[in-house]
Amino acid sequence: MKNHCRKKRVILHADMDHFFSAVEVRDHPIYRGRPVVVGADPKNGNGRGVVKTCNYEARRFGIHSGMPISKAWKLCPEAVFVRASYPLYKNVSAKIMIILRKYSDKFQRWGFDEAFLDVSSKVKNIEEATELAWNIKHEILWEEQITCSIGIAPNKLVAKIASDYKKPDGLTVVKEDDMETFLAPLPVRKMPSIGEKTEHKMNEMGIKTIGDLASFQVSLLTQRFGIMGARYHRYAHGISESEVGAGRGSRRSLGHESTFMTNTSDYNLVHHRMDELCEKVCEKIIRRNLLFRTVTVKLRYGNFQTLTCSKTSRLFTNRLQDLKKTVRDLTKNLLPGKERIRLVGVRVSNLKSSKGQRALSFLL
Ligand code: TTP
Ligand code: MG
Repeated sequence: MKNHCRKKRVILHADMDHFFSAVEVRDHPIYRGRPVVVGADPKNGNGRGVVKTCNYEARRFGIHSGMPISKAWKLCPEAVFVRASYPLYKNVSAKIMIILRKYSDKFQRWGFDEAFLDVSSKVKNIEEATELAWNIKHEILWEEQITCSIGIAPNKLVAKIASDYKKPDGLTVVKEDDMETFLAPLPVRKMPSIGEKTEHKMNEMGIKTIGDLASFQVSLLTQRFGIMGARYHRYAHGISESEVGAGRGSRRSLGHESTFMTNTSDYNLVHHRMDELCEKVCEKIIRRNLLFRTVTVKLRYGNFQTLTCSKTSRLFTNRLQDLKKTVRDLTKNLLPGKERIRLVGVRVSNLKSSKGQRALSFLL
């Protein structure tokens, strides 16, 4: 039976600002005030690979995550370009999570630099929640010299959208009665589960804002997007019941990418590189006691057209042979293309802990 008199929740979502580049600027004060781009070596505009992230100074030049590093260099050659130092970011991330976790035991880490906290039992009203958020911001700044943006709302969905609303160093509070008004003018892409392709389909249907989505006929949405259609409609009204710490694990996905030294149409080489990526991914999956259900393959062509293809299996696995087979099948779906291949990637998602189940050997 549904509990209709459920207590109002207060959910906080914290997201570090330009995380990797923030750590770089902190550790190299000489970078302060300059555009900083973290990613591959730009090699004077001839570099390969992509931007992992960049600071807000660099974003003013149009640089963003996922952009080819050569393009970033062309947009702003005077920026500071640094290679990513994952062990350092992991270390800072762990320290930040320790700080955040102190503020509520109902805690859920989300990726490298984000977390949800259910603070319903810690605060009496929204004013106290706001004060708590300021304390968190100050503590992270004091301890780690990093700013973050925080969203507070009655559920995880709206708290996440709110943390992104005023970045960097923002704090956005959305009260229950203001949720729909807050969401309505935002572009549909601001909705966490709506990616580029869904956004495009929605725009074609005349749905530009979350308000448009909220007033769209739900049956038409279901026709176009299946069960997700009804879910998008509920989300657009700010309805989301997901609990902090429930559902998916702390990590959304895990993957590796590799850019070829020169673009290639040698498909044996492509499959070989994919196999190597599978080995790296599987090794990490097993080391972290995880299982996966969804596999995504990515191919980027010489003209930067990027294709992805995914498959979700019925059963969870951590077996290298399963991953390699799925990746090979998905890659075949995407080949042959007209252009030579520049980059390949393998990503697994829909993760869950394998604790309690025997982890199958990496060598199987
Ligand atoms: P995000 O929180 O998405 O981005 P960000 O912290 O750099 O910037 P924002 O101020 O908008 O929150 O991602 C966190 C880190 O994850 C980011 O610093 C770098 C890494 N990352 C990648 O490696 N590849 C990617 O495509 C993205 C989006 C992030
Ligand atoms: Mg961030």
